[in-house]
Amino acid sequence: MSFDFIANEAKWRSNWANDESNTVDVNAMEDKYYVLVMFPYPSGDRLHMGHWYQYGLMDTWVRYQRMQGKNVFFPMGFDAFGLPAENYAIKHGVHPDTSTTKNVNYMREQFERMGVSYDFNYGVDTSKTDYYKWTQWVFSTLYKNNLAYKKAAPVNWCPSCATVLANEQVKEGTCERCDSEVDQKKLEQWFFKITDYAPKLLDNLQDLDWPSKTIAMQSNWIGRSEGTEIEFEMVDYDWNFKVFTTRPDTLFGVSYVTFAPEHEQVLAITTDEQRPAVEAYIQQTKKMKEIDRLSTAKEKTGVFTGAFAINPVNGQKVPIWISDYVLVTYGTGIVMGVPGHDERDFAFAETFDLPIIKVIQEPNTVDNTTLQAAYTEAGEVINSGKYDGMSSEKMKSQITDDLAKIGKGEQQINFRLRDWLVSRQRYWGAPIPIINCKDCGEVLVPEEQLPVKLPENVEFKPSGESPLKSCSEFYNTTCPKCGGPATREVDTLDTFVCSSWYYMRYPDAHNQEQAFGKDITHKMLPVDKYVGGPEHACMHLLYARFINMVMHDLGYVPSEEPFSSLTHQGMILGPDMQKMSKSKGNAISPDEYVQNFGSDILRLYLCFGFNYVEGGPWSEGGFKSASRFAERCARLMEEKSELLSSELIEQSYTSADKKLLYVLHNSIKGVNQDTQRFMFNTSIARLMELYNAITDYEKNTTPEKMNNFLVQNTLKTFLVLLSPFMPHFCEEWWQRSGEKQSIFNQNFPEHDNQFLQLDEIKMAVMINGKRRDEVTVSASSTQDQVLSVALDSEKVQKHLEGLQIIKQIFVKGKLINLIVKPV
Ligand code: ANZ
Ligand code: ZN
Repeated sequence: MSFDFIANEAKWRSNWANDESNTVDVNAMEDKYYVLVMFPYPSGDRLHMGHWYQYGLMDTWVRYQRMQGKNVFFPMGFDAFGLPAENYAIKHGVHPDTSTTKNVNYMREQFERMGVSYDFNYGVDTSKTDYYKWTQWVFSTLYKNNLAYKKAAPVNWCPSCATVLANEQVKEGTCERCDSEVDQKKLEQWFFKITDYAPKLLDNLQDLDWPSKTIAMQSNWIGRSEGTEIEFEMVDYDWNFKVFTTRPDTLFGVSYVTFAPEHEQVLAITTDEQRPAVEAYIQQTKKMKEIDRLSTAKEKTGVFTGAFAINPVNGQKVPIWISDYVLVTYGTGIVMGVPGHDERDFAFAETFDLPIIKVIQEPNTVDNTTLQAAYTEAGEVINSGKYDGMSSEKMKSQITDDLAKIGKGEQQINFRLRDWLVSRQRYWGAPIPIINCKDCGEVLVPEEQLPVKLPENVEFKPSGESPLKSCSEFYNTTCPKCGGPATREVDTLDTFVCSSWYYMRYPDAHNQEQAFGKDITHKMLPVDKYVGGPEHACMHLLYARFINMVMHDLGYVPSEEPFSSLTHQGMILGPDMQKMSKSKGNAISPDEYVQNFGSDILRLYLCFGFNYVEGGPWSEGGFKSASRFAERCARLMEEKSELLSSELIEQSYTSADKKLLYVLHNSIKGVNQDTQRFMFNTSIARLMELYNAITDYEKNTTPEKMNNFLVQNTLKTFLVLLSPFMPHFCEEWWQRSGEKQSIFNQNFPEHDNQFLQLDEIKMAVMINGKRRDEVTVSASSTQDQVLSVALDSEKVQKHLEGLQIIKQIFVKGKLINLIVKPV
């Protein structure tokens, strides 16, 4: 009769639920170890294979940590607001609240089937008022601290999602969610001032235990740039402006200046003659996308303003142009054009026939050769007056100092990071707690009036305008300050705002008075291990760090950083090596496997078949071999079930016993080392070795010689080692072996080195550092014993002729080195 994995799982699911074995009490928790996996969007109707991989295997890791004696806090919730959930609802013709609640329940059921040990008492659903009330509080807190503001700005607009997007959500000019091409629009939007924290966000990165690639991506996104701001005067016009440059060493090579077309002074400096052309160009630029504007490949366009500026270093008169390759949002929005040493400037100068002045000499070339292309590297300075002959690096700091002395320049550090755009023109999100009054202006909704409830009956299909505007009970309100008629802000907060602080809420998820109590956050934060996909490198992981820093500055959380250590799980691909998707027809449904084989076997395969951080393609063959292994384990336990629960006494070990003990302790050592590092696959390989050693021992040992005590002990240790990978199965056999406590209350085994010393070992014999022979000795041999065996060797004797030993170097288990000199 074969073991019924599926019935067994149902039994333990209900047992575990009844005895609340996953419940923890944070108030009683000492020395917490906070493990968090990025929570799912309940957008599709169920968990897919990627979720099983991410969540199931992290449960394995957590069970292992608990058995190491750590007090693990392991909560789980749902990132329920946002576009994916709303789009799902629209597609199925239901209200997002209905579909989200249904999907959340379904996913919870799946989590239970997976056998994951979350404590759902600390769960959150970001779309419920008891959570988003506090998301609104987070907004208010930022607002009160001048970190949230509304402004008109050119923003990214996704025509298909019918909403604005943050810069981080635009990937190579397309929408991160739906891949549509993103447009630019000038709109009034809400921003969080993440740029205030740019230096800290960058500096702290180096102390984080995060994957280096993620640190590099985030640091590039923040984009620190060290340069100089240089002031230019204008000819016949009383206004000075500054340019930002990373190459002040090329100042003598400036042949023109370019303003961003949107720069607010452009029309003021433009001559009447040039005005029509400039105005037309400004109009034309409005249609352009940022990604195209910045491309070096794009043909350069621009218009002369008719105005001139004066180069502060040599008094030269240079024309002022406008061009779309200069962005108004970076630096000062004005660039000094150095065609000789900047690619885009070179192309611009060629198009408009502007002078190309060479001021940096390429190494190993003759002075004053004309440039065929911009030379952008370092070199020796030429055509630059007193700076000639200097290295360009030296000149950078020299000219910055010189300009500073005459008040014409200063060192400047710029960041590429822009403020975080948080408002969305969609329905399914937390309303922004702001009221607009014609007398009082923008008024923050007072805390006692939170939550600003999301109204239910709204036509929410995306139209480009915020749906909440059409709901007059919501839209029309009274001003909290003067009591006069007023209107509510109709945009909602991006779901990344919800997820920027959820880890602070978990330990205090039921707090009705506050978002979280300081005493609890100080006890439970930061998160010790965070796991999630690498696609969040420059979105969620950046936003959460920022919000945590703000909360830290206000004394709410104990550390500047929310996630001390981070791991990214890999991705499970379809058998065709492509990303799994329903539309491609290569998706493997976990439910089917759970129904037919049970969740333990699915989990075992996901552990065994992949390197957790790398992922890889689904393999039916791999699944089968995991499943066969599980069945062999079950058979072994059935065969030994009587022995498992017998009372036995310890016996002394034979050499066959010692061989088994060696494999046992070697497996213990390997599983510990590898599971700790998320190497679940090699851990399972170790357990397969152990299984083989047990069955070999059985086969090769006669009943009289069989050490039953050892077999029993090995089988039980095997169960404990396997338990994080097959929780239901191992719990069952643990209890069938007569144990009363849960297997998960066991300490994870530790290896004993004494059993890893095989009796006979080979040691090298060296003479003056040269290897001369190898001898076989017992592993516990002392130096004298090894020396005496070594001196028996003929080879050694030959090399010692006429010499005396003056010193010995002994490395236990490895070598003996004899230092000799002539007698
Ligand atoms: C003159 C120059 C000469 C430059 C040269 C480069 C090479 P990062 O590293 O990204 O900070 N720049 C400045 N503001 C700009 C804006 N608003 N839009 C487009 N480009 C802008 O780049 C700084 C460089 O980008 C600046 O240094 C400026 O061109 C340009 F041989 O100034 B440089
Ligand atoms: Zn008012």
